[in-house]
Amino acid sequence: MDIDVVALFPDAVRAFCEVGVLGRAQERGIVRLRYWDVRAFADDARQTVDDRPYGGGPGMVLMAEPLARALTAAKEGRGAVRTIYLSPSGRRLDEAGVRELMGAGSLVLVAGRYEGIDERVLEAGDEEWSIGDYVLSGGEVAAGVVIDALVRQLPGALGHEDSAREDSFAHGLLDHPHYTRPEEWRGREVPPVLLSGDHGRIRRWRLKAALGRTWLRRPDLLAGRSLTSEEQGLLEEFQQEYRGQGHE
Ligand code: 9D3
Repeated sequence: MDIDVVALFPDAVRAFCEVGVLGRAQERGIVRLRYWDVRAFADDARQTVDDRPYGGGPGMVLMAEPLARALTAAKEGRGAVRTIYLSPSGRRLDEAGVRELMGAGSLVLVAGRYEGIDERVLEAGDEEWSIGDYVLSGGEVAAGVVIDALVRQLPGALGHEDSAREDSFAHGLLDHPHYTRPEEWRGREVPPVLLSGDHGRIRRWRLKAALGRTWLRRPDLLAGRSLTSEEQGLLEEFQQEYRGQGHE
């Protein structure tokens, strides 16, 4: 997969993408990233990329011309490109959206700054995506989030092939809790079932814990998902124990 990042601070995105899973995915050739600095496409000696909004109001707007030139450079020689503007007004990213973007052979991610970009740069078919309902200082962090969520799902990006499939949002549940050595830490024990070696019991304990956490913390996820009869039974056990412990 090819991903081009168009930004005012491309180095911030690059630094993030060089480490960990993303860094390794690039070394393995699973994803090819390129970075385009909008300021390098300014047409005046001062390298101006922002100007005041028509109609007045606070802040500045990212000018159309430097951004359009950067986009032309990013798309040159590419076939079908999906162009995504990161914007607080966009479609909110979720795991289904991540999987949808994985289908694109070539992506251009545009990270804005200031109050936004000159609307005229948007072409038919271009998309606007947000990463959630909170205000960031610019689109670079959002571009990093999109790239990270996407690349870790690409085949071969993770060492252990099953990890992406087992990721919590991949089954629509939150993750179960995790423990490692020592067996007792500051007086707190690891749940004994995890030391039992009984893989059937361990699987059921983890599924029950995942269902219980999702019920407590993210009931919206359960509402959007049907439960198998095993899951329904485990969730009911969790709810009975939870109420038995004096909650609600
Ligand atoms: C009151 C107007 N503000 C919109 C909420 C202006 C504004 C704030 C912050 C315009 C742009 C930005 C910068 N944000 C992004 O570029 C951005 C973003 C975000 O702020 N939240 C969630 N997802 C994204 S994707 C890009």
